[in-house]
Amino acid sequence: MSNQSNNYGANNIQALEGLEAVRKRPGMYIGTTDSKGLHHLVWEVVDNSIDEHLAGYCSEIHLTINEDNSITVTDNGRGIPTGMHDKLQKSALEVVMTVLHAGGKFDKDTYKVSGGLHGVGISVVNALSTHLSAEIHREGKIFTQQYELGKPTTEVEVAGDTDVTGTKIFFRPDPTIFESTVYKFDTLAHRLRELAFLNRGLVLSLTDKREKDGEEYKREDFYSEGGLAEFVKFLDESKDPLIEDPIHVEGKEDNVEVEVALQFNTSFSENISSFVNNINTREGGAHVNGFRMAVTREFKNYGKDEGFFTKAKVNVSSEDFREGLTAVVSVKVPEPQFKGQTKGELGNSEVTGIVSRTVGQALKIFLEENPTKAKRIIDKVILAATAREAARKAREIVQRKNVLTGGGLPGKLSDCSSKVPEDSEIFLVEGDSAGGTAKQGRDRQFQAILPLRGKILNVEKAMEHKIYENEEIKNLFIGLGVSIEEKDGDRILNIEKLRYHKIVIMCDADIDGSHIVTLILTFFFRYMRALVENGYLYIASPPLYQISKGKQFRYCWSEQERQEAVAFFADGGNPDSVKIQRYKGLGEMNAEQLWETTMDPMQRILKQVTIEDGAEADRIFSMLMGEDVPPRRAFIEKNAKYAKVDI
Ligand code: 0RA
Repeated sequence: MSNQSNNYGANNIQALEGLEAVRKRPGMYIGTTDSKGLHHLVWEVVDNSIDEHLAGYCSEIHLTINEDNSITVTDNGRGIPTGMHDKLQKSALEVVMTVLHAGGKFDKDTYKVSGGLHGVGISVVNALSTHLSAEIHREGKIFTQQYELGKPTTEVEVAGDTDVTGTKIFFRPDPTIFESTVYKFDTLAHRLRELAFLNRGLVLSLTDKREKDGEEYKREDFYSEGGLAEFVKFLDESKDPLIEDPIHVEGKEDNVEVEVALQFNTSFSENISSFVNNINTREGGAHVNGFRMAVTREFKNYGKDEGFFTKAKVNVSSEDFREGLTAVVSVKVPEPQFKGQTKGELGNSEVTGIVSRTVGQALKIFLEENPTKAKRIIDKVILAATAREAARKAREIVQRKNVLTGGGLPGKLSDCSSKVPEDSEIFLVEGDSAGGTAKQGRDRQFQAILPLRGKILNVEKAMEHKIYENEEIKNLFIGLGVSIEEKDGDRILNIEKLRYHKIVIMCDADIDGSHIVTLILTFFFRYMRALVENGYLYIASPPLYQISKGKQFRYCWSEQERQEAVAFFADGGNPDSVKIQRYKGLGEMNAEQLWETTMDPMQRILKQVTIEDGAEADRIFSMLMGEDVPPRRAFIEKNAKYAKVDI
């Protein structure tokens, strides 16, 4: 193939390291080889297409899950360059596909997702796929090349003429690398939806050839005209907004693009999602700081200047401006620096001022032009300040009472002997009777038991000060040894005196049990989130069945295990002689059984609770536990096929 003259210049691509390393240590490149890593492959490819969009050349990205769980990504960008790379004597396409980190775009004036922190390059996808094929439409020709396990099996071939441009990548993940090679429609759909909101005007679609919707394949299209304003509406689907439409801000300063949308609702929580170059910055950072500064400053000045706060006789704090605030903050930064524990925090400090100024100016204008809406928001701020005051009093009563009674632990708590939090566990058990069994079955050296009465308070619907009056919740605070404190008006969970590093929710394996788990999770998410973020919260998994024959028995945690156990005991003989006991509740097990199946660290299965996506978690909790019924019904109808109902 001749060396094509194009404005890209194939020589810009540098060779760095070989692909064998990727197959040897896939975790180093894609994090994990579980389902998350499998989905990561898709994002590596899609990120490249998104970069084309950010550079202004791509308006459509189509994703297909094929029948065999291979993936096809098509875009209408410029197409990967196919010209000859002088030094390597290979086409640029082959270099992009076979050389690590050879994304090829070293142009600092464009924002990019790929090739940076999160992108390791499309060559990694190639290395971890049994087959990959690239089809490039560029300069009037269709170019193709095939690869196996990262190695080209053909030259770059010209397959015909074309009058469009774009890239089509097909890959089949290597089953010897990945624990599972089954793609999840919902996982892919979630990110594509997010990308549509973040890149308004961009057309995205997801087609699932494994499933038919009547005659057609299952398919979802993602497109947002309204961008972040629509994103905020989507997040707040189950909440009551204070003003009709979200406030939408856009601006650009020093090559940093800022887009923000915000809305206030009648809920008590703050929900800020943030992105840098389309990457979710879960830990926030410079852009979020700038945003918060602007919101507090502008609303505070406005409320003060208009005399609203003096009239209401309240002392507002910065936190009061954030209660019931839902916002999405998205910035495009040419050279983002990521820091923090999971590298999910934007470090570029110059961005703080840029966002603060851009948002500040827009809010000033909004407040001046919309006095009625402004007043509604200020009223909510005053309400938040008043409620915070009431909650503080209620909390103080709980804490002071506790001091007066000698700082005693709740009477219901059966504590463990160990005083070392790192070694200690507490089981939050549904009901007194199961609590009793757990108390007998536990290892008292390091396992504490706190029985909770039936259904705990739904904190999603209750006012904060009511929460501290609730007996079960008081027991949780005191038993765990954590307290809520106010610092400069901000409420923080003090976990310095946390008494256990494993907090295990243990409920029946039935519908009621799941409801109680959800109530407890809602409480932890809203009031003790730091414990979840630190990885201290777990859910126990009691077995669903005991299968036995004579004196021999096995516990089973799934339908599949049950069938296997029945077959094992029947051993080709009569399955009728095998006894199947379905455990509906913890109460059906004796202390010894509960210990060996659910509490013994050597045998039990504990599920650690993590927060993947705070905004999505907030949305789901509001939907499941809040006041608004229709979205909850829709959610349940959509997801109901996954629920197992006992009759
Ligand atoms: C290297 C350079 C250029 C574009 C791309 C790669 C590119 C990669 C992918 C992966 C999926 N879709 C893609 N689209 C483009 C710049 C090309 C130019 O300057 O013309």
